[in-house]
Amino acid sequence: MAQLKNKIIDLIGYPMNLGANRYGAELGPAALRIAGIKNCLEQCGYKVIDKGDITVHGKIEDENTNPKLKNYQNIVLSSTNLAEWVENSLRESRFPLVLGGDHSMALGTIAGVSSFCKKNKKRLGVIWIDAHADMNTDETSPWGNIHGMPLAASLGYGNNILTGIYGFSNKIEPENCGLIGIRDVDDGEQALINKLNFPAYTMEQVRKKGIAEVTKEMLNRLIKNVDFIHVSFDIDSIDPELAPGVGTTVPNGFNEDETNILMKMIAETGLVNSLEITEVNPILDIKNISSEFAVKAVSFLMR
Ligand SMILES: [Mn+2]
Repeated sequence: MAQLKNKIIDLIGYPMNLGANRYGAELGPAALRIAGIKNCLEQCGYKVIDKGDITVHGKIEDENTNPKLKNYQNIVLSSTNLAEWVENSLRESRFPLVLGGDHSMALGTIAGVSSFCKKNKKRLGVIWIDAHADMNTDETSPWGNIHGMPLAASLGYGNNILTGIYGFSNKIEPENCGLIGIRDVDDGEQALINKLNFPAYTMEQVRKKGIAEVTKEMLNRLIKNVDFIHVSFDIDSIDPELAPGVGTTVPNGFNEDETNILMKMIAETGLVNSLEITEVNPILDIKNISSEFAVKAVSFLMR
């Protein structure tokens, strides 16, 4: 992304596990740092400032007052902090790269990005790379874990405890999004995808048409509508052979070539202005290979 090379990247760690409601994802920022994320970005030609980690409120053992929205109080508090950090970074003309953390982090990242875009009259697009749709609500979720809800909530669907984070809703428009890599979608999520005519591209489509064709279709639609793209990159989109260290592995994910093509094509839009890496769980990993692959994928996007 040559046009970004004069930009400073803010690395923001977000050691969040409350959305997954299990331990491990809170170690994601450390694992990504150990895998050399900063050095990789510097090799790509950027100046990088590691802002450290945001303090996450509460812990898994805290009482769950709502089993359909587990740990929501602390997730809302922490997401609001994250939104402020991300918005500040953008206001200073920097590129926020958030190291997660489970995918509930997107509630905060996208709130910050969306707030910045609204104030600066930019049309926000979101590319969501994931094995899952993250389109559950408190009513459809089988487990009540909030990391399965951030895309729906950012679109304004679900409980207003989540949709209203950072004081406004909705954060994004369905036609300005692209969801790619999905291969494990709950019924309630599929119903919402259908209802919104949401641009969702399955792994089955990727295998049938090829990654380049599917990505082209997604991006052609997107670049007509937006002038700022946020990428929400869930490492469980990658094949478990390459990235076993994630909360919920699903077979038949992106291989290295597909990841390279996908990331390069997204970069070529010249519109990527923020990124989050999510769901790395080093406890479930083998010698940190998942974080190392995540760093490699970031190099495909950022070089
Ligand atoms: Mn996800």
